[in-house]
Amino acid sequence: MKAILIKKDLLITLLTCGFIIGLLIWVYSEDLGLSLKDSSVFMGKGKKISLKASQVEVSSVDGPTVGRENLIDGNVDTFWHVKNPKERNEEWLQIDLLEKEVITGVRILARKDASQLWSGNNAVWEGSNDGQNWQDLLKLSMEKKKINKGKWVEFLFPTSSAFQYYRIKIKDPSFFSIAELEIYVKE
Ligand SMILES: [Ca+2]
Repeated sequence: MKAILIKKDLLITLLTCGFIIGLLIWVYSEDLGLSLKDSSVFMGKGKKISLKASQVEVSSVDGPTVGRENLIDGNVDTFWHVKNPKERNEEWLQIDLLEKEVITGVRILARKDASQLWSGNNAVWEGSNDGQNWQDLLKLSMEKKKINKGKWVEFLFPTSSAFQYYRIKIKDPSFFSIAELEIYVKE
């Protein structure tokens, strides 16, 4: 009888621990604006590459203090901001990797004091080998309402062809800024 009671206590303890751990994982993933699958599989996939400002081009800029260099300066307080009011339907940022590389993932940091990323499927990841002719590779889908200000959004790419140039093309009237951009390549 005593043994049965101990087992019952143990079972209740294990179930309680499991519930708490599950709850913490759920809260943490919601906070990041990610699905569990996204956050668990991204880590360890590829190595982050260092980019120079000269390797980044953008469609428009709202002034000298919010240019392309802010995307890769490692400073969460600085951001690229497109021209406002907008003069075009599509905004984009383009990266020249100088040689063909297979991209395994991209991380984007939202500006910390404003909700200015895109919504739904309004951004596309593209590849090119001449910087002129582009190929759609993946839709960068996100639920904007789940993306907190100042939080990272991660996109894991299936291994595919290598390209020298990559571009994020955004067609969304509510998109205005990105604080940081990190590119991961195959190791
Ligand atoms: Ca920055």
